[in-house]
Amino acid sequence: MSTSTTLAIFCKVVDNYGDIGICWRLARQLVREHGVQVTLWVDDLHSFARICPGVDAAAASQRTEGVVVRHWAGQEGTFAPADVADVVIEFFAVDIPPGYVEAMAQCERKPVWLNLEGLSAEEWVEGCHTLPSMHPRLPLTKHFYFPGFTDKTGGLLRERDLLDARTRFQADPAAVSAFLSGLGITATEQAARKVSLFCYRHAPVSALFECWRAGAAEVACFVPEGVASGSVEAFLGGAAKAGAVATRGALTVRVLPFVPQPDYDRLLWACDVNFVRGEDSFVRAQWAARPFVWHIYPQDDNLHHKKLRAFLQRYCPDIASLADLSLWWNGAGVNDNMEEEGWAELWTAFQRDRDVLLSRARDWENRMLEIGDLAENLLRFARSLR
Ligand code: TRH
Repeated sequence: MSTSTTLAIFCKVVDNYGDIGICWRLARQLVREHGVQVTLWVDDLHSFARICPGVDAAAASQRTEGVVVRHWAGQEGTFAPADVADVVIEFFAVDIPPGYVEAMAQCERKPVWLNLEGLSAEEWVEGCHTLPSMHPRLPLTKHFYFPGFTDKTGGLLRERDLLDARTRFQADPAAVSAFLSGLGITATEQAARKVSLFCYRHAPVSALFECWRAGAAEVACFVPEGVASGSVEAFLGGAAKAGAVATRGALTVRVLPFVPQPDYDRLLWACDVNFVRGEDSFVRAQWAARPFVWHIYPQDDNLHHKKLRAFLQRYCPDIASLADLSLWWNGAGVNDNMEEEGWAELWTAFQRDRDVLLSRARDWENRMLEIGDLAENLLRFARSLR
């Protein structure tokens, strides 16, 4: 495929920021690193604007960082074959507008149609990755494409210059300090054990706060506005607005503004421990090369616990402190009513293993690098189908 390849991504914001976070990252990377002409169709521009302030939430069409962003306002509309991109990606099995699909079928040279799926460490993913699925009525074939952690999957999203930028940043204490100060983080907080905290509402945040408050080491915990608000407000004794801060015992909790995606990366790079969630922040924590704890997106019948275990089995089958803390954090511990001392033990063990965790992060990074990055792998696969 030449550099004039056109590609459309259809993204529905089901919940939170991960859907648009991932699609935006992919779109930007395809433009910047591969010269692809990308149109990103997204139904919720307000969520998009939170992670990318350059986006105008009222515009039907706009160009941002080289990506054409179209507001996907509904399923209506007629399209001509000339409107159809060479490669069409539906994210998380969204229903592309029927008129667009009809136009795809009318194209003389059929577009490549991919369903980009969610990230999972489960083994079945390898068997489904790149499988074709024929349209029941139209002369079109869709292929499943899975991100993942093995060379039988598409790998993880990673910008070409990401790891160099991270390494430079982490090796430059003045840059780290300037960045943190820019977020209002004081010198005292910077000298403490710095923890970023991004999780879902049901995480046992208050129990962890209590463990840190009563602990011997100073902990500074940074929480984005709108996250774990109940526990944060209980700790602060007031509204969890950006800039709010309180110290009790050994713990300082500070509410941060929701920052643009590149700054969120820097926050992860700057912290000693990152609590992350969902899919995109989870992957970014892996590229931060710092110990992290994952809060997985909840699913019915605790299906997510199976997914969590599958990841832990790949990432840290031999590091009990991380596996245990992760399971408890996700409500998958041995019993749900752990006493305070239980959390203290988990946290202490996790801290004691810090060197092991740092070295695991490096080894893991090298393993992931061998797979190549998702954008490049996906493009290569699409090219093989054209
Ligand atoms: O927001 P999420 O909970 O999104 C989730 C997951 O993607 C999940 O798999 C999906 O099924 C569900 O949405 C519908 O968590 P995630 O994936 O980490 O996405 C958060 C995005 O927000 C990520 O791109 C990073 C970005 N972000 C910022 O840009 N600035 C911030 O300050 C923070 C905290 C996050």
